[in-house]
Order: sequence, then structure tokens, then C-alpha cells
Amino acid sequence: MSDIFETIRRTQEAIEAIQPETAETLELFRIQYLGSKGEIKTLMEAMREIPNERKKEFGQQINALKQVAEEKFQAAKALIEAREEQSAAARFDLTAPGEPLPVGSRHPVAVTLNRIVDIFTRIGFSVADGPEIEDDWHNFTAMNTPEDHPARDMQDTFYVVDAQRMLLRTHTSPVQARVMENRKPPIRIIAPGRVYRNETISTRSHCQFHQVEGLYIDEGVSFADLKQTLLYFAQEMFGAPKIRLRPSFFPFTEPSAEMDIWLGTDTEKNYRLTKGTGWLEILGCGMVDPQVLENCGIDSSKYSGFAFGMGIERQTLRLYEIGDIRLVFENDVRFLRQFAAAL
Ligand code: 2NL
Repeated sequence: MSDIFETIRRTQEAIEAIQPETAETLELFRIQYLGSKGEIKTLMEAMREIPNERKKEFGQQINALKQVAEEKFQAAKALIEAREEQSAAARFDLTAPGEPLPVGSRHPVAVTLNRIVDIFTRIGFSVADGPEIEDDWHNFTAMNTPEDHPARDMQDTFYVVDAQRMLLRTHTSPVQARVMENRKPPIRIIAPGRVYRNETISTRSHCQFHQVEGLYIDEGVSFADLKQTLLYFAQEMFGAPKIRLRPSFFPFTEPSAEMDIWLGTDTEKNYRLTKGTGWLEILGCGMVDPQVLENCGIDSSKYSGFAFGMGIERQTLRLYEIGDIRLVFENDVRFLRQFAAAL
């Protein structure tokens, strides 16, 4: 009888002497004393054998024991948690240098395009843009491209909605056609952007590239204006001292020409690049065909204009002396990183 009270007292002493230091020993403590099969539960079951006059005393002692065990548990738990938090904080070295964040760089094609845009905006051209999915009219018909022209073939153009003759634009001319339809001359615009051709440059590359076209329409615009504007461009873009215009053909210009820039044959590189001629082809140009002006609602008896177009990737290769056009499509960061300083 007095044994059970003695056991309670000794259990309490034992509990007071224990100090769980880790989450694991704390759990063992909980199971041993506070668990559903723990010592306190077992002691409580002895209630039945306690004579009535001592039941109250027994209850008080058991409750006191339980309270001591619970307080010990809560205090130890708080201590362990605080210690864990502290050591987690200690793992952060606030003086350590930060992780370097990789900074991107402009793609060389974007750098080239920006340079071209800068050169033309300095002399009064503004930038125009328009949809990449175009209709047959703006891409071909307005541009004087006849029904049987190979560019209109399924093989050469991506038709999006065949029946409605909606397609991925093959040049940025439709942007200019839309400006002519909606604005009165003088018009001085450049239209840079993505264009699409249904042809394969290589098995790993695709049929999308970039182009800039320019258009200048006003009263009395002549071939002399075209020549002087493109000379200025060649000088600013490539530092070329002179240009050459060779007769050519485009459905939307008459007369038409290809423009070469003078590199000379002084270095082996320039000799090779120009195939020994000293001249390098850069762009196509011409006086806007009066029919194209009329198609776009501009009075060709009052106005005239010139236009030109060039592929940007090609200018990029020239500017950075890149040997293979596939490099500018692949977006391999090992390649692109080399242009990080060229912002
Ligand atoms: C080339 C040649 C060219 C044009 C584009 C043009 C636009 C209008 C009216 C007349 Cl709205 N012409 N554009 C003119 C001549 C040549 O591009 O080799 N491009 C890559």
C-alpha cells in the first residue's frame, strides 16, 4: 500500500533528474512516462486497489506527478527546438559572397539590327512593324508578284490557312504596304523583323530569319536619293569608302539594283570574301514600281520613292566575322557568351 505512494515519489524524483537533450531522447521520455502504456498510466490503474479513504490523496499525487512530467516535457521540447533554430541560423554565413547571377547578353543578330535601326533613325526614318501572319494581298499581290511567281509556290511559302491564302510573311514588305495604305507621303520607314521561307538551310537549322526593309516616298524622290542614302549606310555600318550598284530585278522595284560595298583585296580575308573582286554584295534596292504605289493607294503621278531590303543574319556574319550561319540560330551559350561585351 505505502509502496505505491513510494513508487510515485521515486518516479517523480527520476523525472526531475532527467534532462532530454535531443528530439530522440525527448521522444523516449514521452513514451516512458506520458505514453498510453507509460509508467504514469500504469500507476493510475492501481487506483482500484487503493482504499476509499486514500483515493483522494492518491489522485492528487498522481496528478502532481503527471504535471511534473508534462512540464519537464514541454520545457525540454522548447529548449531542443530553440537550439535547433539557433544552429540552423549559424549555418548561414551572412558575410559569405553571394551566388553569381549569370547575366545574359544581346544576341549578335539583335546587336546588328539595333545598329541598322540607329543608322536610319539618325536620318529621319522611323521604325514600322506589322503582323507575321499575312494575307496574300499584302505579301504578294500588292508587291506586284505574279500568280505564277515561284515565291508563291507551296514549296517556298508556309501557308497557314491555305483556303484563305494566309501565310507567314516571306519579307517585311507587307509592313510597308500597310503603311502606304494608311498614311500619306512623305513616308520614311524601316521595317525590321522575322520572315519565313519554306526552305531548309541545314538539317539542324530552320526557315526563319530576319530582314530589314526601308522605304522612302515623297514628291521628287530620285535614284540619286537612293544612292546617297545607301552610301551613308555603307559608311556608317561597315566603314566602307564606296558602293557599287549593279542592275538587278525585283518584281516590286523598277529599276532594281544590288548594292556592293568596297572592301578591297589588301588582306587575304578580303580577297577571299570578295572572290578577288574587292566588292561584297550587301543588299537589294530600287525605285518603287509605280504599280506598287497604285496598289497601295498612292498617286504614282505625284509621288515616287525608293526601297531596299537586306537579310540581317548575313550582315551579322560580316560584322563579327562569323564563319557559319548555323551558329546564329543554334543559341548555344558558349557561342553567345562571346558577344557579352559587344552590348
Ligand atoms: C533583298 C532585296 C528588296 C524591296 C526589298 C520594297 C518594298 C516596297 C516596295 C518596293 Cl513596300 N520594294 N522592298 C525593294 C528592293 C529589294 O529586298 O535582297 N532582300 C533581302
